Amino acid sequence: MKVFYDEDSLLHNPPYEILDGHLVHYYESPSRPQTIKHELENAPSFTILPTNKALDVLKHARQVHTGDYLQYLETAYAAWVADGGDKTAVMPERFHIRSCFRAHRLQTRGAWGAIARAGFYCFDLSCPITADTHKSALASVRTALSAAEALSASSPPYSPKSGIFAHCRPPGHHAGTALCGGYCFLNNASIAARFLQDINPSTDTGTAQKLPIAILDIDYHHGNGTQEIFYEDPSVLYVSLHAQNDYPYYTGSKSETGAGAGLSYTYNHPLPRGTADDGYIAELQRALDEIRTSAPAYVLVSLGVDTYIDDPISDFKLTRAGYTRIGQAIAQLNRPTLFVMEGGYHIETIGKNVRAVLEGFEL
Ligand code: Q9C
Ligand code: ZN
Repeated sequence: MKVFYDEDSLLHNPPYEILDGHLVHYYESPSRPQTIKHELENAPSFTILPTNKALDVLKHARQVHTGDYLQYLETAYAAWVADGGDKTAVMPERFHIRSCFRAHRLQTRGAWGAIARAGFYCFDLSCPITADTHKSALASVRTALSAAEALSASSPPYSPKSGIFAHCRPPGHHAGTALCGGYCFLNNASIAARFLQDINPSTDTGTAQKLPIAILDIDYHHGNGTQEIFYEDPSVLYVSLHAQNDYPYYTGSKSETGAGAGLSYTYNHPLPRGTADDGYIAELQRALDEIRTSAPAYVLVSLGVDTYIDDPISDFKLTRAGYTRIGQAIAQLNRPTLFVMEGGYHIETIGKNVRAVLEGFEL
């Protein structure tokens, strides 16, 4: 299997985050991609390829994120330091909770300083922006786009099973249209989905219809960003399995099923804490049935292995054997499939677990 990876992904390295009220070392650390790369390099069935530097990453990112958010990510660190902020990283002090304001008063935004913007474009305390964060975030998108480009070149829409791995870092599924959070800055999988639609316009009705894409999110956490981005869009089905009553807390219930034209193009499968292989795979089969019914041209998998039994910030009990079965189950969709890396924080096993999913898919 082809694996796309960009060394700039390693640059983003904040020293800390605030987790459960404690100042702790940053769980989403560069050792994650280093370990995954090392594991796949030493496995004969994987080929690690560099990303395509000719891609216009920002152009594709603008299909998902707002121009002002992209501008913010590019300038946030320098503006923060210029305003006297700690040189370590941008860290919000308060958040712009939209429901707190009778009007959004966006007309005042031009006057906001760096600390005000930090709280406007972020929703938690896991996304410090360092001098290198923007570069890594763009590299992560470039990784997803390079993999999507390669998949599209070898596998036309609706063609049978084939898989590619976008070894993205930082992850993306918590990032919304104009919000970072949950270690995520740019929504790599969503940008790749739009890219696949843009380079494969569907012409089956004569008009420029968008190609149907399905995103299966198997990270432990609900992908609130991906859900938000496509909530009213029937061309991208979003299906997520995740822990109930855990981070990001406010989204991911069964009753969230999309809105407007996108109604019934979002499916959430919240699972109890402690879920193990058999319970997980039974629910995965229901999720896969939803995807099958929608007949997507491409499948994107937001792949988190923070569902692992030893993950330090999560509470599922999946095993290595479970990951192989998950890969096998996804393969049954028999579609070109782009695996996009999301979470997973048990450094000792993260590479082996990712490998198990991808090798399960190839069986
Ligand atoms: N007490 C991803 O896996 N902190 N993001 C959680 C739980 C943030 C996870 C706090 C976790 C973000 C991509
Ligand atoms: Zn996660």
